[in-house]
Amino acid sequence: MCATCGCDADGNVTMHEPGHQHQPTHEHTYELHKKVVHVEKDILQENDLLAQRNRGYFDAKNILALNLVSSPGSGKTSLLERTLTDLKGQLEFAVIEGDQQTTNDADRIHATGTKVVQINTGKGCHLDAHMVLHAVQGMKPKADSVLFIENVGNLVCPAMFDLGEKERVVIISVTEGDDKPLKYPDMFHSSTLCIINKTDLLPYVPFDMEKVKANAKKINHRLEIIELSCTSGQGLQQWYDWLKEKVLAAEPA
Ligand SMILES: Nc1nc2c(ncn2[C@@H]2O[C@H](COP(=O)(O)OP(=O)(O)OP(=O)(O)O)[C@@H](O)[C@H]2O)c(=O)[nH]1
Ligand SMILES: [Mg+2]
Repeated sequence: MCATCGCDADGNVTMHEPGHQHQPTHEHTYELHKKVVHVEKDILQENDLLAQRNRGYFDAKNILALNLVSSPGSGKTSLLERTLTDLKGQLEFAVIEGDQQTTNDADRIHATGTKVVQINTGKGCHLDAHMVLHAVQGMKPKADSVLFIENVGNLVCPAMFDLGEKERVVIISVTEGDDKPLKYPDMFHSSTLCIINKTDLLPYVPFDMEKVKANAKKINHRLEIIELSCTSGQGLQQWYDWLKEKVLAAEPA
């Protein structure tokens, strides 16, 4: 079982075979399920209260907090490296990095000259609002800045945990398959922007751009979509325009 969110991987997994649905066969399974649901509800309620506290802090200091979510390796840190370098001097940035282990990503961000804090979650598969609160108290991001929060690479559990962010940005890369929005709907439903990364690899992989967009819109018709490549730089300007627009919109009148 996941150490923090109660991800149900410990003897209570519902198995589906194509064309055949298993039904739970023991009362014990139902009991176990009930307990898991109660624990999860308590954890999420507590998280939501702390997320509101974070949101209040961000609003008071006019900090634009963005929660970057994706499966491992989609290019979250690469996107940040490009953004922090290309927009240096134009916007003020701070970064919170979330990973189970290592300071690899924080080291990459530090190399761009940006203020960064690494959170290692150990066995945890997502960041939560409490972790972000502590990180923010330590790093004290400047007023009127953009705070990027790179979540743990995982398209499932981070969807449930509000961190107090203004926008959630989901990143997928063309090597992951165009069915991801349908398979992980919560993440796409709770995000406002979807970045499709690694478009430089499109000639080499079977990935249908129109299909992935249609799948994403099926889950969330308001979702904005930007195609880009952190490697070639194609499409990055659209992302920078989106970011600047959000910064302008966040400024007090
Ligand atoms: N070809 C190609 N490779 C990319 C692109 N963006 C990132 N990569 C590569 O993809 C790999 C993973 O990139 P990261 O930025 O570390 O991905 P991440 O989402 O931060 O990974 P985790 O933090 O481990 O979840 C690296 O080898 C990058 O160089 C891109 O646009 N095109
Ligand atoms: Mg990373």
